[in-house]
Amino acid sequence: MYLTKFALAVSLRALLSSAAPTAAPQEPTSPNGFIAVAPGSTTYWVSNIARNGVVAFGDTSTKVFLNAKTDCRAAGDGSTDDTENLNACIQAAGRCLKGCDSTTVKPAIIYFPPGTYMVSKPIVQPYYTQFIGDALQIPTIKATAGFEGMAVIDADPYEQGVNWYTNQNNFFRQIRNFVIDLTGMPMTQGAGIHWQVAQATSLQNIVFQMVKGGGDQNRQIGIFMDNGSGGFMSDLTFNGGKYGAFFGSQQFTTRNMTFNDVDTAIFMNWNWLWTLKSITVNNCRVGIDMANGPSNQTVGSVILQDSKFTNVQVAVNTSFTANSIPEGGGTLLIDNVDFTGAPIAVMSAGQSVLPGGSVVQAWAQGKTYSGSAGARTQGTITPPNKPASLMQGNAIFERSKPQYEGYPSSAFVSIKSQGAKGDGVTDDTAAIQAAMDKITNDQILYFDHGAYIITSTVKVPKSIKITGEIWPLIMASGQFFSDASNPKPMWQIGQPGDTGNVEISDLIFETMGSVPGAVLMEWNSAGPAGANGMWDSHFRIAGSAGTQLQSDKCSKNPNATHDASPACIGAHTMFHATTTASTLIENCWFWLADHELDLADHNQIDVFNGRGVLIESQGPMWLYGTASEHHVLYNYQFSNAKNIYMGAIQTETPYYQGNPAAPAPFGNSLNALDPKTFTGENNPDNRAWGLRIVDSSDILIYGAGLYSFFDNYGQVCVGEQNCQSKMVSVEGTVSNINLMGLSTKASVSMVSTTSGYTVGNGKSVQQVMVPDTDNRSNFCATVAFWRAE
Ligand SMILES: *[C@@H]1O[C@H](CO)[C@@H](O)[C@H](O)[C@H]1NC(C)=O
Ligand SMILES: *[C@@H]1O[C@H](CO)[C@@H](O)[C@H](O)[C@H]1NC(C)=O
Ligand SMILES: *[C@@H]1O[C@H](CO)[C@@H](O)[C@H](O)[C@H]1NC(C)=O
Ligand SMILES: *[C@@H]1O[C@H](CO)[C@@H](O)[C@H](O)[C@H]1NC(C)=O
Ligand SMILES: *[C@@H]1O[C@H](CO)[C@@H](O)[C@H](O)[C@H]1NC(C)=O
Ligand SMILES: CC(=O)N[C@H]1CO[C@H](CO)[C@@H](O)[C@@H]1O
Repeated sequence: MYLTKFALAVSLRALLSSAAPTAAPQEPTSPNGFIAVAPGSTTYWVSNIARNGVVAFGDTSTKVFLNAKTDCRAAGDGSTDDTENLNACIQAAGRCLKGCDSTTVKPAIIYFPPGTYMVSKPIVQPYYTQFIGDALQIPTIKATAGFEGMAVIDADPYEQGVNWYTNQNNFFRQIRNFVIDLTGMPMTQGAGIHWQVAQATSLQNIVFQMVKGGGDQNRQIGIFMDNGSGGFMSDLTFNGGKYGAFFGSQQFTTRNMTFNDVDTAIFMNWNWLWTLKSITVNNCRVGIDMANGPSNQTVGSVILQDSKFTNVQVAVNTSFTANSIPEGGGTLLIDNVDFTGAPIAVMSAGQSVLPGGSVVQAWAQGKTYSGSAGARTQGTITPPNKPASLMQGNAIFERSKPQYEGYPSSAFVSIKSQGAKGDGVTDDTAAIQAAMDKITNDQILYFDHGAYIITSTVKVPKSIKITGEIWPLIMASGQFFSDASNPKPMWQIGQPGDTGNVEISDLIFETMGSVPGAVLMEWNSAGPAGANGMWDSHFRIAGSAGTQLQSDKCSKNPNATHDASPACIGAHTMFHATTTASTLIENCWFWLADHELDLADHNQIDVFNGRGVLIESQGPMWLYGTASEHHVLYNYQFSNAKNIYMGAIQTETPYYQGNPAAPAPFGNSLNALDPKTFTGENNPDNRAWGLRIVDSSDILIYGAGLYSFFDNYGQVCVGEQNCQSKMVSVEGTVSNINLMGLSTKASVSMVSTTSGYTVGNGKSVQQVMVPDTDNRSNFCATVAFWRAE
């Protein structure tokens, strides 16, 4: 029995995984060597490709890929309780569990083959873990009638009220391709996913099945999110239940979600800012309830864009009125929303303030600014001019991460099969370049988990598909990248002017040691909307195993006035979109680590990275759910750019600033595009910009949370709202700049300009200041929009 099944499994694997000819398919093993079901029972490539991934900077025997049936012995048969087998297997081998807080060296993908997995307690998802269901035959995880616990999948368990992971630091997770079914439970209880997470996390392609109807008796919830610092999710369907999604987080981007027959599609418990795009609500009593805490609102702001309500009594419930507090709280921006199927579009403190029955192009409540003139608004506003190149019909274009479910596993080419070692030691530059040059358009280059050292520019062809096994590390290293005055790209995507089709997903770009002359990615190429994109790929410098920029060497040092340590400099720039680039970037985190993830102290660190995201693109470019944090000069900068959409961006300025003050340590290597705003040795204004917009036009930012939390690691300034003086800089000649749903933290001025700017109509505007004190919200200062026309 055992032998027969085992042999079948191996032969199917061998048959289906011809992608990697030099790498023999690994024999499937499990803790008990027991094989329940042949892994080849679906043709989805995730199930069938050879697995060659190895952790480079940790225990090399760590299994980075586990099959829920063959490795974890889950039956998935719709009757056996799979809880114990799944949890034991997922949590085995020293994974990052309670008390671990974080690690990057215990990653795992848990792949769920087709089937129905019955569970009676939560399946806990450890840190740095992806749950991937079969994308061709979506598996169901179904709660038993007697299910007990927080949610069917729990990303941050509570024990005696204490979380396993710090909610704001609960990074690096995915769940995709599942049906989560609560219909076997009593309607009085049950939740699908407890998703208390932060950056570099995603939910994609999940259906939540809940009991329909039942009025107040029905307490079922699809997603329960109590707090965190997210994040991104898309392509979700919620059927039935009390709340499709119960949301609370600092900031979030949520896209393409459908709610059918729910009482309240989204209950917004609290936030600083939230972007809801492409939301479809059918047959629900309430669409979005953001009215929580009517006497002192807990919701900062919501953007509702490109959405539709059908047979909904109240589309949006809010508590914002002429006198509501906090001043900036309850900010709402509505942009291209079809309310024809809702009698009331916006209800405010029990009154209808916007009737339904039509499509609303643009409507706002909150503080609105044109230049320096602010007003408290609740009503129709002039819609921003949206460049046609950004649009698909009436909506801003979007495209979800490709999962290549239509490709056979033979289409996947393992980078290790092409001679790359990924061992964190070998220089893999030449092997990777050769593999990229050779691969054909109907193949996908697969980066097996590992760490790939790059010592000179890799020229990524203008048409290529690349994906990775739980975020393999692509690391810039060495002399080639050492000159801060002569930066060189690590991965150069196409050449200037190229038209093609580049898709990148599930990779991490890093450095090994200091590479002050490295631009981690330079994007040059363009193509039709959606032809070029990067999804769930992150840029992470320092603070983790293998980076040589860890807390043992670069620990924080707030007590003495000091310069930057030359050994603790990161790179020049994380991401640069050049003038010819046109691409879509979704759920990418451009993070200079503020703290240590692997060494036991988890201490804060002083590492210096020049620039975050530089955009010179003439568009179109779309950035959904991106964050850029802790860079010395700026987090995001537009220079001579146009036709760009960003759906919720998030930034933090460095925690050590101004010890030393910007632009240190880059004062001698500034280039023509860098800020000219750093003047004088002891100028307290010498701080990083959250966002800098220079000589640019047609910029649509829908949701921005730009934070300053520290002054040389001190936090007195957080309460005083003055950790730095300025956060957003607008300079030069600009037109049609739209900062919708802008929140800043502890910056005295929310939007400013040092030298004045000129708008498209030739009018020159001096010294715009949007004061924090005029726009206090629940934590940040918030405005519905700031515009330069
Ligand atoms: C997160 O939310 C839970 C549940 O509401 C609450 O008990 C906890 O104190 C919150 N944690 C933080 C850090 O806000
Ligand atoms: C939206 O999500 C659904 C699944 O819920 C998917 O079928 C559809 O393709 C998605 N739309 C876009 C534009 O990605
Ligand atoms: C809107 O929110 C208020 C305040 O929480 C609540 O009392 C009211 O019932 C809500 N309206 C609807 C239609 O649910
Ligand atoms: C409103 O709530 C916040 C906590 O979120 C609190 O700090 C503040 O004092 C409250 N304001 C009033 C007027 O109650
Ligand atoms: C800085 O000073 C504080 C308070 O005196 C002390 O607790 C801390 O250990 C010092 N930190 C360093 C890095 O020396
Ligand atoms: C709390 C606070 O400072 N509120 C101010 C908000 O802005 C208005 C002007 O629009 C001031 O009148 C409030 O005092």
